[in-house]
Amino acid sequence: MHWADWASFIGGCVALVMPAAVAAAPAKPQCSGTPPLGGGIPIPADFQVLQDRYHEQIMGSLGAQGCTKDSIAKRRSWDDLDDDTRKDYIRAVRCLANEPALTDKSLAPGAVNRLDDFTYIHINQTNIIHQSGYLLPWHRLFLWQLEEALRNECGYKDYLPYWDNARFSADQTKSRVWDGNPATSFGGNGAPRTPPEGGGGGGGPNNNESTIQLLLIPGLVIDFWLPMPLGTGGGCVTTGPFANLTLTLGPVAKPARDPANKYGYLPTPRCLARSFDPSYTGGASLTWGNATAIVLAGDIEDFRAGIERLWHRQSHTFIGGDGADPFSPTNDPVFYLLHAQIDRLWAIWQGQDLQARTYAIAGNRTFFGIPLDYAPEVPPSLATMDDPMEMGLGFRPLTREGMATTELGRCYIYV
Ligand SMILES: [Cu+2]
Repeated sequence: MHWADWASFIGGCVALVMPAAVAAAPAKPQCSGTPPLGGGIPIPADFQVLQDRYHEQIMGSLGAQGCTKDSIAKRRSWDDLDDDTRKDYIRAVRCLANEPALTDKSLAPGAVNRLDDFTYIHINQTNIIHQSGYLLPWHRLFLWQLEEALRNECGYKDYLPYWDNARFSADQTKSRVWDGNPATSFGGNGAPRTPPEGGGGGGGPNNNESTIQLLLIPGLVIDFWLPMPLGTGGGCVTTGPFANLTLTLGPVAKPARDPANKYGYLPTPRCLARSFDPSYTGGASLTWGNATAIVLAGDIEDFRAGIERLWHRQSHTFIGGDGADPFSPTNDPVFYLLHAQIDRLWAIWQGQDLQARTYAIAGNRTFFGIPLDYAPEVPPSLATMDDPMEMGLGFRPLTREGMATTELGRCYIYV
């Protein structure tokens, strides 16, 4: 098949090889420079070239292991889904929130529902799967497990969507992710925070005047304080389908040590809180320019550095609140769309040269290579393809099993 045929199969763009007059015609599929149907900033030509090459490489590689052009799933932007699919996704997430947890109660007494199973293992693995070589493959399999649960346990018909944040870098709240629609969005910002009683930060190096809070990362042999913007909200989300969601696991990263509940495994019932921090998105970081720069990285070390420096943290801190706790961000259902965008950027990077890049890995075995306080003698050396990853509920794949999107049961492409 010619690559232009693949483009039309995927719903991609062929405008780059068409005369301008044709490219300007009513656009479906959407093309570089043409305003997207769902609004936002059009995909720029340089990113489109990268995405087209990814599509071409993936579609040209299919056939093995039962993943074919007929069976490959399309993961789409939330802003490009139709309302019925958006409603069905939200319904399925709420369905998982109403199913009982499968995690052993002795491991996490606070795990109540099926979403908590995901939060438990994310908390448990946080110091291993972030700022490490496992970041990308671990989260790839994690997203896939959630997608499978939505489809197989709750009847969701489509596939995992992504938060198209570069498209809305001028104002993220213009995205259908955040527009507050009670049935088709994830709700909006949290209510304004209530000032802390007594004004104390509980012993951590914080003060009341700051717009940044420092949070302690537990589990490392050193005290690692993570700066976190306080943002523009901080209270409960009051709009959208998750306004009444009750969280019980976490929070974990806190302004002070919490020896009684170090990892937030004990039940702490509360609302879902957010604190939007637009300063990270007002043209500053989650832009097409940065997305393009990240994907143009020449090797996996630079790619992961770009994701960490320009994208991952900023995506979380834009949301703030529970979605910005490095251990339990999964408490905010939008987490999975946020990480699908990161998985998409990785897939596009891999798709520039599938043969050389699919199994490329770089990084330590722990958070910044810092030893863990429960195993300080274990050297946090470099991650390899043959390391087991702990995914929860008995799933322990090797790193190499989390690298491809069209093998070992995975069969999807980002469009
Ligand atoms: Cu994570």
